[in-house]
Amino acid sequence: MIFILTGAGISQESGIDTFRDKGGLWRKVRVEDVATPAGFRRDAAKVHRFYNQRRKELTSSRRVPNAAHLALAELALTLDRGEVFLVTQNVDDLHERAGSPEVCHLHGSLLSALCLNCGRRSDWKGDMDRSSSCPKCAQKGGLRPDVVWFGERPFHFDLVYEMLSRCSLFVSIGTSGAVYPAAGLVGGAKASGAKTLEINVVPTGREKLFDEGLYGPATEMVPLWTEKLIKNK
Ligand code: BV8
Repeated sequence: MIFILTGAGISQESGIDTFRDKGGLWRKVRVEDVATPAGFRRDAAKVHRFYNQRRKELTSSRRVPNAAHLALAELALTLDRGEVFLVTQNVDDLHERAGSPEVCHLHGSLLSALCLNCGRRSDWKGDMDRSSSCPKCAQKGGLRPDVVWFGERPFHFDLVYEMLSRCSLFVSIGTSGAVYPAAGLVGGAKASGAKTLEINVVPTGREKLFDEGLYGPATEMVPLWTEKLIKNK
């Protein structure tokens, strides 16, 4: 099985900001203010503004899946079911819109709301603030973005570790490897004997962890890689 981990770089050519590149999100706002539970307790309105802006951009007609998203979807649909396990750190829905059958969102989803009153999740495409009411329990004031902030436990981690122990190839696409525990997955794959491949616009300085590297824009490199796999299927 092929374990694929994607990061913000795969969505960059769809017009979605990355975090740590020039012009990235963490250059514009302080992580502590908008991506931590303490920041949300301190100033929920500021956090809602940050995620409302990103939700508005994601749902605008100009943000669509690119050739890299589409290539991964085609790979999963062409190989036998279960041969591709796709994990993304991204909170956008571009993998789903590209047609990937199963997407594991390690850090949650921008288009989902979590109600702190009833604990249930709902699809959420518009703005959210303290006056928004939960579609499930109708209570107001308890909604937050359904994403994983720093200091919070990533989602689906048991499944991710289970699949990691079973993969024969681990592919990291468009991620700087700056955030744990996602950044530690390649080490886990290596320890389980998997081959490891990094696809990125530039090397991320983790050459010791990757057996191979494909460097260039994701929209060029990912289709190159998947076409070869599909041809040798
Ligand atoms: C946790 C919110 C405990 C959603 C984000 C050691 C072990 C464990 C934890 C820690 C540790 N050390 C420190 C920690 C704590 C912390 C952490 O990692 N801090 C870092 C800063 C040191 N981790 C946590 O708090 C995590 N939780 O540890 O809980 C635990 C753990 C396990 C089990 C139980 C309990 C929670 C981390 C999640 C934080 N949430 N975002 C949102 O608002 O989006 S993080 C944020 O960074 C995003 O989620 C993003 O996914 C993540 C990683 O960023 P990248 O996707 O890599 O993006 P980046 O901009 O960095 O890089 C872009 C890359 O793309 C670059 O390489 C670039 O070259 C490339 N690129 C650009 N353009 C292209 C391209 N490539 C190809 N083509 C292109 N065109």
